[in-house]
Amino acid sequence: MKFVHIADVHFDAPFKTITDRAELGELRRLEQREAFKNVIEFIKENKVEYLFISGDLYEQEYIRKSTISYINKLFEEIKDTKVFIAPGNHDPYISNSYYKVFEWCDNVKIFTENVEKVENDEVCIYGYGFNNYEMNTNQLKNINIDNKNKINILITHGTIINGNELNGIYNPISKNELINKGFDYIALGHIHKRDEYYPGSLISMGFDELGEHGFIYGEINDKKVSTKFIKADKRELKEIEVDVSNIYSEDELIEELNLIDTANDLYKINLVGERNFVINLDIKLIQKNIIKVKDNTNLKIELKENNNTLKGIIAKQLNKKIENKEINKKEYDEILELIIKIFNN
Ligand SMILES: [Mn+2]
Repeated sequence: MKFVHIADVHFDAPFKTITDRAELGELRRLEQREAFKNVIEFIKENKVEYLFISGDLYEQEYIRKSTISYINKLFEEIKDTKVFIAPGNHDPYISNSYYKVFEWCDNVKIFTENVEKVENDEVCIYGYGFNNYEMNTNQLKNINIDNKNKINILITHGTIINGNELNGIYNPISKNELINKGFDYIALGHIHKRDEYYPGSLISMGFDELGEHGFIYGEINDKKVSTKFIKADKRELKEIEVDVSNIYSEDELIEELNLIDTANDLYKINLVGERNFVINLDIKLIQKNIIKVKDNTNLKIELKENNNTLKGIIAKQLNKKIENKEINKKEYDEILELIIKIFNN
């Protein structure tokens, strides 16, 4: 049998915090649809029989009905594929959930908080999901695999716990218990970084999710499982440092940033080193694939106290103010930068 496993699509998430550019949130939302469409195209092309969606398919808080219709329309296009959804903490099965109130097409099975088993001649699929924004009931204990000859699969959204204590509000699952149950494949969601249980988020949701994002394609033959990762997000989020120590003006910095080969990826730039000028970048002047610039630089100059020059007198006053805690380091730097600007011009 062939399956695709995805999780954490987070449809209609606003993507505002990842970028300093107002329009990019919307663009990323469109790319999210594109990535999901890639999954559907892959399923069609490879005649994949099962699609496992391990929660956080959408954001309950932001989801539009038109997006739900769009998702469902795509499910209709793969009507020979059985779609299983386990709701997560961002798309829980609550009373006004689209999982509950929308009429999904016939090939879609949505799990609720109680473990259910869906069985055919070949496979047994066990699933359960969130009924609220938090959940800490141990549902795994209610599962007993009764036919070891079939392919047994678990679909849920949760957090794997290595120790014995099942603490946490996001469906904590004991790793030992999980292994002991004897599933042939475990399809989890919640952790956005890919590992043996999690496919990771379908597209990168922010700069804490660097690298490639996509889904898992799997085949199970004679109970032997083989899986591979397929990239679905056409972009990667990348983070790099730019040292400003040898840059002497903002124009020069902008030039430098615009020379970076960003290809099709999205970048966050961390400015580091000692700055020689006031950094107050206008993002509109920087190439569009740089979507965030963080200033982590330090001020280079130090004003020396001196009663004979204006600079020296200001330095004395400033030092007194910081000693008396009338201003903090950030304010101190800001004043200092202003002074540099005045004296340099
Ligand atoms: Mn989650």
